[in-house]
Amino acid sequence: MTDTIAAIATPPGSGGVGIVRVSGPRAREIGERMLDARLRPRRVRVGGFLDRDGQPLDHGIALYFAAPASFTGEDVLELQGHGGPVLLNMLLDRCVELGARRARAGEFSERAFLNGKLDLAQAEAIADLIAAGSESAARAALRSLQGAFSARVDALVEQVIRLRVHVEAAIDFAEEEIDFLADAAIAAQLDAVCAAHAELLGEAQHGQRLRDGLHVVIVGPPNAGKSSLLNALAGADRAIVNAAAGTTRDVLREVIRVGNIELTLADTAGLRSDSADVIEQEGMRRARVEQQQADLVLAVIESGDGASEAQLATELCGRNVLWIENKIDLHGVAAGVSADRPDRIALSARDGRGLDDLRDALARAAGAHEQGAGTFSARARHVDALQRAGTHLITAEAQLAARQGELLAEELRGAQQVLGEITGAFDADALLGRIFSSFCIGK
Ligand SMILES: Nc1nc2c(ncn2[C@@H]2O[C@H](COP(=O)(O)OP(=O)(O)O)[C@@H](O)[C@H]2O)c(=O)[nH]1
Ligand SMILES: [Mg+2]
Repeated sequence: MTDTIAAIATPPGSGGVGIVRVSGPRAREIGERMLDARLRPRRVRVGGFLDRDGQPLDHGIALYFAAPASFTGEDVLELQGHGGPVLLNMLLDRCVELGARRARAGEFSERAFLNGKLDLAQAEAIADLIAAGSESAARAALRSLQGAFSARVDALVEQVIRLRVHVEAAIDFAEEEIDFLADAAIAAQLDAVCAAHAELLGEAQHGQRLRDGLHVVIVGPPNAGKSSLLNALAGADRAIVNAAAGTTRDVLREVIRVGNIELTLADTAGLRSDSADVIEQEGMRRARVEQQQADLVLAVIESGDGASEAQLATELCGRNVLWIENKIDLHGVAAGVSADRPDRIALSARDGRGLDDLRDALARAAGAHEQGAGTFSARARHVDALQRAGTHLITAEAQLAARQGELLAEELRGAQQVLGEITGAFDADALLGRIFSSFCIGK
């Protein structure tokens, strides 16, 4: 039988109300002894929370939920008292005295998962909802918590299973295997699975951006105005701006908001090939690391500096780049998005012209305009699993083309298993431990 766990569920510090949450077979007994009264499921009970001598520790509300109709699927007790840290610890100690043990981080959500109340992606969405840094991230996390993402993953798994049934049947009738695999229906089904997978991966990547924000790095030659641009977008004097080349060495980060999405902007050292300064060289190395990891690169060049642009274009080949033509105030160039190149914006970090066009472009890049009703939040772990599933599917297509039934079946099995990691439709204790231990206590 499982034990009974207890934790303070409200954040540390003082507040009007503080909650101690208890879950497990002894929850009701603990509540009834603490209040010296009968508790009925889903009924509020007001009274004194008593210590072992029958003296009140606090006066508050007890709520009791009977298994399985509770958050964890077990008997759950909530004691709502006054929100003082000392007081709440006294209540928690009293619960322990009455037979509970202190919960580990994330243990309530873990029990909800183990009792089938939530799948893994939903449990993670609880943490994401609480940690949401923007309104759209919160809305997306709530949709994931309500199962929008899981439903999509389940539908894809279902499609894979149906295809597997087909393929496994073909293998069982080995004599006819060749013909079976030549069946256009299997190829069509696999195509449909691949298309559904690609769509879901795209949406999950968007969901991850909502959760984590978009990482944008500013790169370019020295003195192009990178630090000035960071300051202009941040609306504050964050980075040191100077006419001397090589001023910025450390990577400087600033979180800004466009629309209701968070962007992390990183200002980096200017890239040039003739620096003899070891510190500046280290700065450039860090700039390149940032560049590799960013979702979007802002490549800043001074208007008219075609040589730098050409050099930078080679370096940034294959990256997602927005080109910034800066210092238009010095060169008499019109501000805004260039007519023939939507990925190029002319602006002045000094007088602010063209900055709104850049903000619009950033919002578009962050997907601020595509937040339809279908948006859900996702984590890097989910995107990673989807990408690994994609690798299996690509190999599966090759095996089908080669008429390798067994190998095809193996790849489909692999894809299903990897997709199962997202919602937890498989058992792997190590993974569970890793996920739930990052939660806070009482969740
Ligand atoms: N006229 C003009 N000068 C600028 C503009 N942006 C930056 N500067 C100047 O260019 C020099 C280098 O700027 P800084 O932001 O330090 O460039 P970084 O080396 O790329 O970070 C400073 O003297 C800035 O004042 C701009 O839009 N117009
Ligand atoms: Mg700088």
